[in-house]
Amino acid sequence: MGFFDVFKRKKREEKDKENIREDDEEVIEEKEQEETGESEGVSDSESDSDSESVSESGSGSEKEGQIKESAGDEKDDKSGRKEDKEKKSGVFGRLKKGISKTSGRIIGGMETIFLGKKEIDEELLDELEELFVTSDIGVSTTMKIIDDLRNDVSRKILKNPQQLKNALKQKLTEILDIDNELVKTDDKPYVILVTGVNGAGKTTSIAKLAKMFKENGMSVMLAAGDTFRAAAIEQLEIWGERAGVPVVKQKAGSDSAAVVYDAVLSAKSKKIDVVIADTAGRLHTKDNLMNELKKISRVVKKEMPDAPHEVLLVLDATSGQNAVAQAKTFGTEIGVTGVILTKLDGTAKGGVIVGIVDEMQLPVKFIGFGESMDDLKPFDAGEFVEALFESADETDYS
Ligand SMILES: Nc1nc2c(ncn2[C@@H]2O[C@H](COP(=O)(O)OP(=O)(O)OP(=O)(O)O)[C@@H](O)[C@H]2O)c(=O)[nH]1
Ligand SMILES: [Mg+2]
Repeated sequence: MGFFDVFKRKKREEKDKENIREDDEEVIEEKEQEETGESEGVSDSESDSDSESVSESGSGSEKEGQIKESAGDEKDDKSGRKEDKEKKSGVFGRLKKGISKTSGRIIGGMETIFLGKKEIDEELLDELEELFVTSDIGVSTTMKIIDDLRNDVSRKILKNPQQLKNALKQKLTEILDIDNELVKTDDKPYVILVTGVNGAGKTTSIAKLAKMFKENGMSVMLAAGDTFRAAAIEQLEIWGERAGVPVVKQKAGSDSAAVVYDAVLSAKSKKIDVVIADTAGRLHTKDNLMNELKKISRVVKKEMPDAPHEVLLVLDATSGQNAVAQAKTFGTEIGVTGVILTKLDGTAKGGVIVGIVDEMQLPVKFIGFGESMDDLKPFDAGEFVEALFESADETDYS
């Protein structure tokens, strides 16, 4: 089974787990309601402790292994099922918690805007527009969405606030739902170059990716391509140890293209599946940085013409519109293939994801929503929008 089959299977399994989780939740909630007359209020605190306990890589992957094993025969054992359900709800729970600030901003704001409104008027649309801009969706994307909605309102397609909300959900999903599969190849190793300004979350995301691939049965090697700072090399080594993957390095100040090239050669001879290369976020000038990144690609191509297969740009969601500017710079200069959007847990500006995809047509491939190794997942537009709107659905202002 090839790299992509395994990766796709993982994505499918996640979806299946999600469905099982929802089914289980319904069953268990019904049961709890019968028993206690109550329903809500458990999952959040539990996913909290779940997320806190994962920092040791060994125990983390063991746990995941247990989840996979128990997924098949969970029907037989009710207590096992419940425990399993709680673990499975961990990722989605953290995602929801992670983007709750964004969600709180957009949805909380929507609640206020919609409060007491029985119909859609111009004031409501204006306020919605302002809310989107302040959530960092970006002016042009906001205009596009609001103009479309305004049109549908005047054509009486949208008749009340609830319909407006549904239409909005659909529009956001349409914008975000561009092809974000990993670039396909039969090459081995699969080479991923991770780029982005300093502090964006490159090194942390690399560790998270390494763990994700490893858990899917793939071997991973890291390349310490950020040779600008000695600390960067050490940091990658620490993460490599935690994730249990080898790190190819040279001393600080050496040629980063050479380090990545060495890693590719070594991975080839050792039949490693994936090479993930860290790169500098800052050099003396921006031009230096772009030239270095271009050189890495050029040098790697000497060994593998189609590599790097992915050039992922790490963007910090908390930097709002700056993230869009960085996407433009890196996107035009070095041919970025996708984005990893980090720190969605720390911002009310998660709307930036919509602006990046819409303005740049750059797919978001992964999202990061915390500092632990498990806080990264492939981006799924539908799921993301659902999570954004979840609290509004629960509140239900119809
Ligand atoms: N809350 C949160 N913090 C994150 C996330 N991703 C990374 N961080 C934190 O952001 C800080 C910077 O992350 P790094 O991975 O070192 O960033 P970098 O891009 O490698 O930075 P340089 O090596 O300086 O270029 C660290 O403190 C990380 O723990 C995330 O998704 N959520
Ligand atoms: Mg780094």
